[in-house]
Amino acid sequence: MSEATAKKALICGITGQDGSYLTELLIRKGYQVHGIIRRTSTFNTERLDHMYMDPHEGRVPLHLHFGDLANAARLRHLIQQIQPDEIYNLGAQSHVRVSFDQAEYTADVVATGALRLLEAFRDYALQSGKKPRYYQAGSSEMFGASAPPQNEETPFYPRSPYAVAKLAAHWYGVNQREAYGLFVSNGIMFNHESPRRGETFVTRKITRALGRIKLGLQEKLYLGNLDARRDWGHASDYVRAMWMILQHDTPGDFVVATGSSHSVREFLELAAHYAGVDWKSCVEQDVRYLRPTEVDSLKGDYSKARRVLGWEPEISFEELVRTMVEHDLELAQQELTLVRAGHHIAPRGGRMPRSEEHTSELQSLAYLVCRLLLEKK
Ligand code: NAP
Ligand code: F7E
Repeated sequence: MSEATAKKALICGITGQDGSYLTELLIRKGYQVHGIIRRTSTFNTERLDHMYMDPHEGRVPLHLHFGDLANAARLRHLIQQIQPDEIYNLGAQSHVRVSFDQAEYTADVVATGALRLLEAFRDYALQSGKKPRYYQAGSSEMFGASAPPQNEETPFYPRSPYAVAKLAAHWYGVNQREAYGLFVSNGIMFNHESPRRGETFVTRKITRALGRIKLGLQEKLYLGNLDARRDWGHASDYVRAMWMILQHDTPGDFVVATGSSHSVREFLELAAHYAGVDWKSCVEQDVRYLRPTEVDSLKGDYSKARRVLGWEPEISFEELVRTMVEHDLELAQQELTLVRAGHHIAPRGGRMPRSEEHTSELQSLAYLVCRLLLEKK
């Protein structure tokens, strides 16, 4: 497909877990992908680096632009300049626990940020005469305290500032669809994980810690509520659903889930089994990781997505856990190599001076690798 005829997608939140899998999918499908990235003092494109090509080298499928959901003028400019066929809004302060500490900021990025992007989308759609499509990343957290199984008819009952903000973004989307007849769709996604998952979400926190404990790099893992139940799928299946939602004839709202749920304890048990670690001897509870209001049980009924889109999850819970554990054992092995070469690794296991929710193990590893390479030069 030539550059001129390729479909153009604009992804906000491209540096995140889902953004990276969606970019891979769209490039495979021949799209020209544009991503909005935030200016940061350290690199934040780690999940995209394997796809990035220097624009000086000719035609490239991936283009990155600085922007922020807090900056309406920039969002509007980018949309007008790129003229995308599809917009995916995956940008968010996506950590539920952190949203209790930073409620106002979360509302600004997640709710008002979505409105900023939607208003720019609306004006572009109405003025350009094109028929662009818009995807909003909604969350099962919006169901919150409503009993499982949850589907599109289940009442929303958000239990965190994050969930309240996602609900506002959801309704902004519905309202634009109804008010202006625009193609705006909401995915109501249940938890989805992968080896690229942020390291402060419980699944990745567990698999990272087990890998390090197995190799003697860490002694303890501190967790909060082990009884919470989640419907965990694999992110690569879920970005496929996002794309299918935008290819459908008509816009709408879709629950995307696996239909089965597990407790945090069950995830931990299975991950420890794959890692070959006796979790009872190294896991302790730390009340710092409990939430002021918890979402106890989520299990999605995705029959609408199956019936209308033909979407099915392909990766099982067991495969998800196994691949995450294998990946993080390998990462721990790389860390061990560095430690044996005499490099200092910051202590782990929840005893950090900063909150666990802000710690990025992978980032520190990346710094160490860079330092080692520089020293070898
Ligand atoms: P993630 O890894 O936390 O990625 C979030 C992305 O949003 C990152 O690219 C981040 O950029 C970007 N972002 C944060 N603040 C921004 C701002 N002010 N302006 C522009 N971009 C900003 O999240 P994810 O797991 O990929 O999830 C993708 C989306 O789906 C999020 O909206 C999330 O809330 C939602 N969701 C996720 C799940 C799940 O289980 N993963 C389930 C339901 C819904 P930096 O890299 O610079 O931080
Ligand atoms: O927590 C419990 C915690 O932070 C899952 C985001 O992607 O999915 C995610 O939100 C459960 C909760 O994800 C720890 O209390 C126990 O019950 O991995 P999580 P989340 O809150 O479900 C939804 C769908 C999104 O939309 C969000 O963006 O695990 N839990 N101990 C813990 N959680 C964390 N983070 N850390 C612990 O130590």
